Amino acid sequence: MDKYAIVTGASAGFGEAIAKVLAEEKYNLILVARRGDRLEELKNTLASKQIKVLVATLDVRNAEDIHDWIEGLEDKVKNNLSILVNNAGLAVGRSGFQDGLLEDWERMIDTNVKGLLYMTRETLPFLMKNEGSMVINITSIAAKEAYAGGNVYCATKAAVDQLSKSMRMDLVHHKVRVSTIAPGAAETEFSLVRFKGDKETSKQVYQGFDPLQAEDIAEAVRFIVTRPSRVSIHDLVIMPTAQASTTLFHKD
Ligand code: NDP
Ligand code: 8X3
Repeated sequence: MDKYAIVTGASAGFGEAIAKVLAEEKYNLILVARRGDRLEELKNTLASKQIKVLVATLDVRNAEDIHDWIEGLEDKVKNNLSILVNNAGLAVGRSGFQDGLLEDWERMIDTNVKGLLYMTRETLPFLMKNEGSMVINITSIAAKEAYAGGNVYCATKAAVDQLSKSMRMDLVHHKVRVSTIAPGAAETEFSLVRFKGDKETSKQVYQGFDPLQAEDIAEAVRFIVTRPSRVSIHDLVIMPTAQASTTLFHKD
């Protein structure tokens, strides 16, 4: 297959697992994240898959870098772009709104919302050329239900939810499918980032219940991308069995 899929945030967690699944589905890959060493490692582990893997060490917050990088891609890559997985994202901090740090808020807004806008804007002209292309946006249960201390993170994910709905309408005449996946608590590097490297606090988040694993979300992506071109999956909410809402957990 000549088709290419871009996965942002492929250096860890969901993105890494999604890249592996797309490799199994024989998509050529473009792996995007800031930690290029991790992307190179992932590329090496995919060496046996008989697909092409390109690595792009990029910060999705930098619109100019994204523009230049897309422009510099070979035509045969750009013209075969068929999937964009907007997965790169993060929560930073969990304090009440009144104690929130401007710097944390800006990191979340710039990455989760503006980064997704930049990536989508630059790739859409190519995605639109290929009938059946897909944009898959990773939102969160936090997009649907706010919680105390979730404030700006919840707002960024709700923004992506609304953007995805609107994109779907804008792109329907171009036959580009737009899907969202809204996971609940999943054990990745997410909490380590949220709690700024505090391993103890981040470990506690997943104690007493069986959280989602990155592979669970990657399997949802496999389901989305293997549907016939007449089928568009709009929104999947995927929760651990032990989590009924953002804040209601059954813990042993
Ligand atoms: P991880 O922290 O494990 O992975 C996040 C990925 O995003 C990393 O590859 C990181 O790469 C990348 N990333 C972060 N900032 C940037 C940036 N500025 N530019 C490029 N890449 C960036 O977390 P998850 O895998 O859990 O998170 C993936 C997505 O899923 C996020 O959007 C998150 O909000 C969402 N989510 C997570 C849930 C969870 O409980 N884990 C639940 C619901 C949604 P690098 O640092 O190398 O740049
Ligand atoms: C991550 C899940 O509930 O911590 O998006 O916001 S939650």
